[in-house]
Order: sequence, then C-alpha cells, then structure tokens
Amino acid sequence: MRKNHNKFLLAIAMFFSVILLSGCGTKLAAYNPHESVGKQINYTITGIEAGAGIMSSTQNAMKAYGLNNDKWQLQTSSTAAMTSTLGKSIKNHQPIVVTGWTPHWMFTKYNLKFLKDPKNVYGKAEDIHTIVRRGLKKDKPEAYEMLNRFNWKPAQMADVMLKVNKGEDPHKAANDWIKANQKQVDTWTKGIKHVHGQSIKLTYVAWDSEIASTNVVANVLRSLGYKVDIQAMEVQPLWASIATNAADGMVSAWLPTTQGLYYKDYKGKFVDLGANLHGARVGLAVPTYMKNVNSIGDLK
Ligand code: PBE
Repeated sequence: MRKNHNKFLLAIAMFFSVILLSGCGTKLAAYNPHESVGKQINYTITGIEAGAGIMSSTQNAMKAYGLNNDKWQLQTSSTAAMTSTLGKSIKNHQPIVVTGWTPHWMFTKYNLKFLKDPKNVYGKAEDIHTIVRRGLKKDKPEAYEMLNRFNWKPAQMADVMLKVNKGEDPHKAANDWIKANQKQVDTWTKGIKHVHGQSIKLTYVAWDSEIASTNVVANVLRSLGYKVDIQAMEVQPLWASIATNAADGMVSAWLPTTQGLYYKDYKGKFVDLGANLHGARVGLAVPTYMKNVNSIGDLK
C-alpha cells in the first residue's frame, strides 16, 4: 500500500516537472530577424568571470557603441556557465550575445561569428605573452631559456583544448600533444642542460586556453628535470604572483588590450618574454543564425 502511494506521488511529480520544463523552453522565443536584437536578449550580454580582461574591454565597448544606458547590462558569470548557456541557446535557435575569444573550442563546437568592431575597442589581433618574475634568468637559467623559446600556433592550442573539453585529463592531453609534435618541442629544449630536483612554480587562470598552454609547458619543463608546480588563481592574483616573486612564470598574458590594465599596473615588476602565440582574438560573438547582426553597432 505504502509503496503504491509513493509511486503515485512520483508519477505526479514527474508529470509536473515535464510541464514545467516544456513551459520554460517555450518562454524564450527563437531568434527573430525582424525584431530589435537588444529587446530579444533582454539587453543583456552574457559574460564570464569578473576579473577577466575581456570583461573590462566589453565595458569599454558598451560605452563606445552606446549600449550603456540604463537598459543594457553585462552579465558576470563564469566561462563554464557562459558556454553552457550558449550551447542551450544554440540548441533552441535563440538569440544570444557572448564575450567570445579564440583560440577556444566554442568556435570549433558551435557556428559563431565575431561582431565587427569598427571602433577597434577590442584591438585587432591579440598575442599571448610569457611573463616571468625578475631574477629568474639568474636563478633558473634553464627554465628561463625554455620559457623564452616556447611558442606555438592557435590551432595547436585549440587541439589540446578540444581534447580536454571532450573529457581528457589536461596532463595527458598535453603529453599526447607533445608526443605528436616532438620536433617542434625539441626546438624549445635543444641544448638546454638538464637540472636535478630544482622546483619551479607556474601560475595560471583555469581558462581552457591557459589550462592547455600551462600543462604543455609544465610537462616540457618536467622533461628537463624540473619539479613543476602549477597553481590556478584569478587574473589579478596571477599578475601579482609574478610581480611579488611568489611564482616564477606564467604563459597566460593576453596582450596588448585584454590584460593591458594589469600589464600597466605591474609594469617594472616582471619580465616580458614576448609572445608565445600570435593571432588570438577577443570580442563579442553571436551564433551565425543571427543573420542581421554583424557589427556591435547592430545590437542597439
Ligand atoms: N580570456 C581568455 C582571458 C584571457 C584568456 C579572453 C577569457 C581574459 O583575460 O579575458
């Protein structure tokens, strides 16, 4: 008797969940090319973590393109939440505007386009720089040399990211990539003396791109004999960790625009080893089915 009663309650609960879920699904309308985009997206741009460079660039863009009246807002969340919302919107053909960047698997997994930025707020192409602490060259010349040589291409970074996104462990994905690209990796280590038992600490932000690069570099340093510690943190502490010598280096500095503020703030307290990747890009992105939206100015 008791058992049947429970089953009955369960059936009722399921019935209402289905109604509730389908109700939510129909509440958000599909993209309508004939209606103002702003209105359709509730005047909301879907963003990521508060400290990210792309968030301050987007604040600047909203000012520059007049999206700063009381109506518009940039929603702070996390990269994981943003990409999940993006995935759901695309599944339902709904309108959405996100903070987007490449290399990132969102551009591989979904059909997205960057909105044109005629006022050049986000900067043209971004580079990702390797930044180390002052004194590293003297203290750990072998690691310094390897970090100085490290460079790869956006498509290579995307390779590692996509594997991690598909569930592979970052350490293993990095090692697989190293094995498949041993010739290139050898140019980063050629002639560098092996060390014994020296440790080194790299810091990074747990963005997919930085998880990929930091794991690759960490594994290459391990192959030189280093005991490598990698530590994830937020962007501001990341720059501070290098400036205060709490960490030895990082390969996550998106410049000149995206993290330009941090670069300026900590200038003189770090050594910039230059770009490890050319041709990154940052901006606002929408699904390609949003046919009438091609430029940030079209959002109004
Ligand atoms: N990003 C990805 C970072 C750098 C890497 C674009 C989200 C940012 O600082 O905004």
